[in-house]
Amino acid sequence: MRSLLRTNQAEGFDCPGCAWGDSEHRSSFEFCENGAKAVAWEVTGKRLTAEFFTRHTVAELLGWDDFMLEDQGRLSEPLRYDPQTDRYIAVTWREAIAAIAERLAELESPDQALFYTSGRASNEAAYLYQLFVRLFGTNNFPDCSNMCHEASGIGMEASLGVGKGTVLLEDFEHADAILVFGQNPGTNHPRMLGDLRRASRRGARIVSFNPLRERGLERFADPQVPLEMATLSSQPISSRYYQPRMGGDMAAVRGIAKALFAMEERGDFQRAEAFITAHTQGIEEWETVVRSTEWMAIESQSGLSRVQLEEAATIYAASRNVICTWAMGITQHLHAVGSVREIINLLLLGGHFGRPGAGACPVRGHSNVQGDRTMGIDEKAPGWLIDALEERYGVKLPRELGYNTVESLAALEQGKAQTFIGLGGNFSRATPDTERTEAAMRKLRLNVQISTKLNRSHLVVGAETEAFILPCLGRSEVDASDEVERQAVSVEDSMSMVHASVGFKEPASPLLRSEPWIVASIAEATLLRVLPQRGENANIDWMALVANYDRIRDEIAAVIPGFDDFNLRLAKPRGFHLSNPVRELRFPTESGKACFAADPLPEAILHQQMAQRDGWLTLQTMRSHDQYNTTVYGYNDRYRGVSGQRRVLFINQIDLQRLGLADGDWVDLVGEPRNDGSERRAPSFRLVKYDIPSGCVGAYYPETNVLVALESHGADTGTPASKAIPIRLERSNRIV
Ligand SMILES: Nc1nc2c(c(=O)[nH]1)N[C@H]1C(S)=C(S)[C@@H](COP(=O)(O)OP(=O)(O)OC[C@H]3O[C@@H](n4cnc5c(=O)[nH]c(N)nc54)[C@H](O)[C@@H]3O)O[C@H]1N2
Ligand SMILES: Nc1nc2c(c(=O)[nH]1)N[C@H]1C(S)=C(S)[C@@H](COP(=O)(O)OP(=O)(O)OC[C@H]3O[C@@H](n4cnc5c(=O)[nH]c(N)nc54)[C@H](O)[C@@H]3O)O[C@H]1N2
Ligand SMILES: [Mo]
Repeated sequence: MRSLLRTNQAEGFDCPGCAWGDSEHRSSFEFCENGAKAVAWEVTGKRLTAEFFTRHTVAELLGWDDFMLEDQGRLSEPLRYDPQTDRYIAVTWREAIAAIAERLAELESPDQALFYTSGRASNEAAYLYQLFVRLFGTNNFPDCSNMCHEASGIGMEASLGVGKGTVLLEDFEHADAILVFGQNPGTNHPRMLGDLRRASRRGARIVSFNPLRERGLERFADPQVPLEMATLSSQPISSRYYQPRMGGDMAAVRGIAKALFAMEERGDFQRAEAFITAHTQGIEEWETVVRSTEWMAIESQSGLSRVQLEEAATIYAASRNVICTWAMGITQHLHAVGSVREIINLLLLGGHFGRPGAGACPVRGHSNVQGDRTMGIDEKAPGWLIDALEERYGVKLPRELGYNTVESLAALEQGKAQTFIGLGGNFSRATPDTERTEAAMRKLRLNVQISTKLNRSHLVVGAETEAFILPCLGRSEVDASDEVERQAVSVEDSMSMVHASVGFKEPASPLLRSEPWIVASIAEATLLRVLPQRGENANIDWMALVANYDRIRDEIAAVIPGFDDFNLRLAKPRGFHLSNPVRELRFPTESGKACFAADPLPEAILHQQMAQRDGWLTLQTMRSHDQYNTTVYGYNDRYRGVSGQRRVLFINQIDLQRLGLADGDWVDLVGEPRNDGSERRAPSFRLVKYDIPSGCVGAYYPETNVLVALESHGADTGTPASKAIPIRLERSNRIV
């Protein structure tokens, strides 16, 4: 309870749950049920030491599920894998760091190493990490963002010149319509429901696009009132709830636009003429494409009727201020950039930028995933960043593209990379094609995981792998140094608000170190070996930087735009907003204008292709109410009425009948075979009849990642198509 009261408070620590913002004029503390789970998970009293491995070999632990592994509690001492006994054993920090530095320095090329980041890392840890890795000599920064909101960044950057959301939390108080695409805030961003609730109370229209009937979106529960959450004794939230087929959103938005152009001819809608003329380009081409897209194609791809889309258009036309929000239902598709850009097109048509209550809001996942990108965790190193770093540190840095997440897996498979460092996360579980991924990870010569809990990425080791588990402090814990009693780190939320996070709990073990300290130690030891060989010296006192994070923030202020007077501004209770030029109607594209995208709809999307193949369905992989990505808190999914199990498949009644199956039957999910002919199969799932369009089914990740082909990712994003997986069902028995 004490921890919860300190979550997301001015003086507290940032909730390790989601990246939704915190507003000033709310009750002095705000937490939600799932934020509470995230905090409780971190502050558990259970501890895992080397003693645990005297009782269990790694081979045995590979048979445990994700819940059981993390349920062993907080990692509390550095560990090294011993291949002789197949166990992890205790190692000192000094030995671990020295060995890691040695291995890194031995590589023929720095590009043989992969540096993964999960979006929980603080700005300070992330800045040091990208600086170290670039000085080491590579841009290999695979990260969770590659599997998450990549399409939002790429699409918005192309359309608006800025790859970040344009709204602040306050804007939700002024919106007349909020269009929510492909997200399940009741589970994944519960505090967003509070803002939607306030908006809906004042009469704003909330329009949801989601193939699944998500009760948390449909009905409205206040995350602060546990009884309301538990009973769903609440008011309706969505004025309209449309259920497109998976991948159908681009077509749906195009349908709305088509209806708007028709309304305009009848005098029922007016485009934002002055805004469009002054600030945009390309509307003619887009209008032509929209007008020439047939309703048949729109209805078939979207799975929504013309009448429904005209109705949505009427709501849009009647609203002075419109916000569009979206998450994984949009981005984890092959044509995700097209969908993001079509949403932006729709907003541009009504001029929904540069004024209160309107704009684009990609709702980020991990609590600092946006900040990590801002700090330079980016395999596509932007030129200005490299320039600024080179100038500051006086060392030539690599400019070539590094590997993103799926390219990293391919590089491992092909033996081009053989060293992995993970700053948080659970790489082997979060990534696609589990069996292939694990085989590739077993080829690693060095596998270093900076973690708080035991997970499967620690266990996937091969005969030649030297593996280390480096246990770190969590957000809730006091981060003390010789100079500073309680160090603060900083994070950036979905609304580009940067604020401080200060832990207060006694660390789970005296042997834990902070992420910045671990990164700095590896950096110091490695660069000491590598830079002199190249006749270079970056003149960085890594240990001084981590003795007082103010010094890291001074570096950030000197290099990253928008962070002037960082330390001063961070001291403000709610932090500060990183300005977004789009809010001031400045569009830093090549032409200086916002660009309408005039892409045609994809020729065919997966659910259309599957409809042609007897017995095949389109699967989306998603989160239950009791998990945080690969972390499984429990086996219930309350809002969807599932309890005691995770191996379930949500399926429509029509599909059940067509396939001769019934609610409660057990099936295997079988995917496309791999190129070598081997099978992708996820065994033993229980069918749950659900309100989801026919041809579309849903199941939880990470259990279903075995079905996602490594090659099945957006061409421009590299994001695995986790919401568009071809599968068929085979009857089976319950085996798990
Ligand atoms: N408690 C909790 N909070 C979390 C997380 C967590 O695991 N647990 N994860 C965090 C992270 S990293 C992220 S990225 C976010 C994820 O937040 P979400 O994006 O809400 O996560 P998913 O569970 O993947 O849900 C996707 C939603 O999109 C819908 N959907 C699927 N396909 C389509 C489609 O084609 N079109 C449309 N319109 N909808 C579709 C699904 O039915 C589902 O409601 O949450 C963050 N917050
Ligand atoms: N099929 C399918 N695959 C997906 C998705 C999907 O929807 N479907 N979603 C994708 C998305 S959106 C994302 S963001 C990725 C998530 O990918 P990741 O970010 O890699 O995975 P997480 O499950 O969030 O990582 C959990 C681990 O992080 C460690 N950890 C927790 N807190 C801390 C901390 O404070 N510091 C450190 N150093 N470690 C910590 C713990 O050891 C824990 O085991 O998965 C992606 N994969
Ligand atoms: Mo995510």
